[in-house]
Amino acid sequence: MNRDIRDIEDRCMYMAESHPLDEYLRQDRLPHIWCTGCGCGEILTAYIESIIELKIDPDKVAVVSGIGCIGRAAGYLKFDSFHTTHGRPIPFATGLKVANPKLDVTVISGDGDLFAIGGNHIIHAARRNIEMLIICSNNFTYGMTGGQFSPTTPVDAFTTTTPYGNCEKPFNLPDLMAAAGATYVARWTSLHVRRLKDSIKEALMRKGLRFIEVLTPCPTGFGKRNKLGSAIDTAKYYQDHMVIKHDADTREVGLEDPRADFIVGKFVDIEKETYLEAKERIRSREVKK
Ligand SMILES: Cc1ncc(C[n+]2csc(CCOP(=O)(O)OP(=O)(O)O)c2C)c(N)n1
Ligand code: SF4
Repeated sequence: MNRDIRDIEDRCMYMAESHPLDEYLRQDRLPHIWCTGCGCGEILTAYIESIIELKIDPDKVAVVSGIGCIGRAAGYLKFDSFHTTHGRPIPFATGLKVANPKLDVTVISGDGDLFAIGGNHIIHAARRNIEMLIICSNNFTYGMTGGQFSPTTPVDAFTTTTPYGNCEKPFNLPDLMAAAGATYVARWTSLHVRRLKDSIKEALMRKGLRFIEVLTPCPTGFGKRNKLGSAIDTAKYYQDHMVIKHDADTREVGLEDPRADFIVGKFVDIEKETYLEAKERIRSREVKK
């Protein structure tokens, strides 16, 4: 074999063997399925680094995903992780937390999984203030199944199921979650990895139902059909058009146009009785009777 090729192969092997996050990934599941330029990897990295920096015991971490490209996150993570059925990560995560309150439960899933088929579960989890962090990769589409429209697809956008443009108004996810009762609500993008990581770390330290929306490019399923250019163009769009506005009124953070300025930041950070605390309060009242 050509010596140069051998050297390159050796170096690649060395780099592959020494990736700093190796011990947090299930090597037998790699290489991952994500397309070049997809934002799913940034979300995964920000989450792992948050766990490392907060020195959270990996044995106390549980990650749950539904089905979708981002749903693969649970399968790649070497924590107690569960790749559940489409739309059902929230009930699964609820069961884990209620059965073992010591677990740090995080759901990582997509806009379709969480707000279309799983929409009912997420609003009731927020209403109950179940102790979990939900990280939603919002790429405005069903990436895994080829780019159908989702509840976050902007009006007029083209998808395989809206070939003439979408006529439905999308959900404003931070507003929906705040109205349903979430105690921490933030939005970042997959480009802003440090801000995203800081937000995940902050949310991991809070109680109650915490929700972080991460705007993520899907160049393959959404970008191409809407002439948004390459993933680099989307990153540049994020860079040029995001407006950081902490404590913004969530009614004003809707994403109507994928080419306009958009608001990111932390919008809600409050404390209120969680589901398990409420259960304990009722239980102790019963015991006293
Ligand atoms: C019950 C059921 N219905 C439909 C599907 C097909 N399906 C798989 S993933 C998916 C949508 C995923 O979209 P999203 O959650 O936004 O994740 P993304 O792939 O964009 O990351 C659908 C409809 C399925 N797997 N199971
Ligand atoms: S189809 Fe879209 S969401 Fe799925 S891996 Fe590719 S870029 Fe990412």
